[in-house]
Amino acid sequence: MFTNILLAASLAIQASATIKPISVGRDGLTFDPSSTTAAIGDIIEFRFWARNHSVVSGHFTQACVPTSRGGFFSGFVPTAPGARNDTVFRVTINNTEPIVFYCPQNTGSHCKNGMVGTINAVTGRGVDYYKSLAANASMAVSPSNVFGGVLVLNPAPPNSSTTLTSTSTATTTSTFAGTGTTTGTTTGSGTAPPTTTATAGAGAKGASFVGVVGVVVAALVMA
Ligand SMILES: [Cu+2]
Repeated sequence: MFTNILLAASLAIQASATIKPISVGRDGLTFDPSSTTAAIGDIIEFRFWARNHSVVSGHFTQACVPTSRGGFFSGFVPTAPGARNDTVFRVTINNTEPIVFYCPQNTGSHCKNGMVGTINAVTGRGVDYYKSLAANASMAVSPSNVFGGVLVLNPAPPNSSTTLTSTSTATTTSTFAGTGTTTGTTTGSGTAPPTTTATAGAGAKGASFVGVVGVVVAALVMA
């Protein structure tokens, strides 16, 4: 018997991400919260307040200098006095390594004055530790281009964490061809006629045909 079974599966995959907001410069030279935790897949959303701040990921051992491994830089986001900018900077967390970040604005020495923060920091290497290093830094360094995140519009976000949900659909089609006997349970729908295999065997006297074992093979079976 030649069997040709076509299987089609349509999967709807739903993914969600938690947005964790961090205010940049809302209350002076601060990030709020200055220390937070995030899981893989979470999105840190930096929301910029007045003056001209930015955020860049740094080294735990050398303050106010960009990290040389991965990281992110938002670029400067100038914002009117008393206002919050509609543009936010989103960074997706893709591992749980400790992250330290700072504002590299040198007018007013923001990093040196403690405008720093951490994500998933370990004990002893937190915001206070980094602030003490930053207090001795001379100039803060900015990368030249935005990287490691996206600047997007989010004009009126709620103040707490929110969840973003997206749905994607994947369709998989597989074709199997071969010979042999198919056993088991096949689920499907369609109008193909069932194929029945009859087994004739020994049995009660006079009976020429004893048992019928019917195997309905599939939605699409070609014998
Ligand atoms: Cu700043």
